[in-house]
Amino acid sequence: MHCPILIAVVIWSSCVDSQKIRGISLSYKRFYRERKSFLCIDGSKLIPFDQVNDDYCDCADGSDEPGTAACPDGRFYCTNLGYRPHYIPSSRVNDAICDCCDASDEYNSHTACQNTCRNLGQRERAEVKSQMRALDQGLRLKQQLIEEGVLTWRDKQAQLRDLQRVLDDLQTQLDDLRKEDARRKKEVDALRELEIGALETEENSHRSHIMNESPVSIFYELDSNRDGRLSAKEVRAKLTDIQDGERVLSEDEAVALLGGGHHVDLSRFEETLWNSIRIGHNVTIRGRVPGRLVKGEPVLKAAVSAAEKAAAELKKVEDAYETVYMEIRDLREKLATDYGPEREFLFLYNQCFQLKVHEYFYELCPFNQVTQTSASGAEVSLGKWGSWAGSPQHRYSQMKYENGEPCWQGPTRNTVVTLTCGTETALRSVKEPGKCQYVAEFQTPVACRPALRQQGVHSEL
Ligand code: MAN
Repeated sequence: MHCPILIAVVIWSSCVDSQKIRGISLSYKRFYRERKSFLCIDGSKLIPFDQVNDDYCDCADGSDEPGTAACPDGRFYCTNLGYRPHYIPSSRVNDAICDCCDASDEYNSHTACQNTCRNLGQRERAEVKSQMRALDQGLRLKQQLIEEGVLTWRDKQAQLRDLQRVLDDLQTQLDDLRKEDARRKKEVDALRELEIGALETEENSHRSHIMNESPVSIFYELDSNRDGRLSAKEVRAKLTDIQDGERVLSEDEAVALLGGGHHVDLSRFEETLWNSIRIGHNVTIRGRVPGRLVKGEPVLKAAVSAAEKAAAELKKVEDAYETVYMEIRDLREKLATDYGPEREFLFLYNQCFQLKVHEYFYELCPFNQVTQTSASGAEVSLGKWGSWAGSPQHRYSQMKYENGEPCWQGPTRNTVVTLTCGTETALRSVKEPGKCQYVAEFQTPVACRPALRQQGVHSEL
């Protein structure tokens, strides 16, 4: 009959007893249930229970004195009801300084500590609430930036395709211009071969006569029936082989001179037969003596100038090709960068962020470089974009910029940028914890993660 009551009383009293033990957390209460003896938590020693918290250190792990300053490595648990519980080194117990917000560490000192836990708790809860709001806003902004990133990505892809088309077009132009350039050069070389200096001969006067005539007048001279076309027959009637002034050209020879056809109009004539007559390699007009080119003849000057024009045009297109080629290479390189799983960091492409810290002016251009400019205006590279460098779980939480300007008698400058969640995108701090080794904090909504809500955003926001 009395048995259940007795058990309840024993349980209740053991609870009351362990609650009296100062400086322990709820989870440690099981070690301090009042019995005759107390086993140090590390199991090293058994002592009478009344030696717990007797201000004398018996256990090597300090577990017999959780509520006094007796053990050198002991720790005191502040319950801090209404705020966050935490441990303090037990040396701070009764040291006349209020460490626990619930004043529990100063239970035996003359310092009157106020219980500030409620206020601190309220303040912290308000802060966490505002941080949660900022996190929510950050996550919304992040979503917008991801969507903008998708559009930017498409734009860049389209730009790349356009540039590729321009490059292909330039390649075609280059092929034609290279041929034209070679043809003009060959023409100049052929004319130069005919040059004999200023030596005047009977032949030269004839030859230079033809050279200086326009292709139009020669065309009409040969076009006997005046039908605006030159036929192989007309060619055979008027032209003769240079080696044998009397020999009539064969039909095939005439057709070959006309570029393979039986008729040519004026413009085709200029591209075919006119060149042969003008240079006088194989044929000349019957009755006229083939001659040599006199140095400085207008025809050579004209050929040289045409060759120069062709070379200049070729150079212009070659330069344009190189520029577009480089643009494509740069764009490809940029598009190959890792902008995060949803390309959420793409919006940082081509942006730079500045911050002045003491005498230095810092600039972070994400995915490009970090620089430091001193008051004198001297700019120093603190590293070029290297890689993402966060922990395996949060790879995108840190960036590494490497191989900056070498430090005097030291390593090359490097910067590690830590990304933190915020509603704005800004460079928040730059420090130099080791010589020429820099750390920066860069805040941006894209560093916000929904998981921060569960973790408590305290340290991240
Ligand atoms: C400059 C700056 C500093 C750096 C020293 C090292 O003054 O880049 O940040 O510590 O050089 O000599």
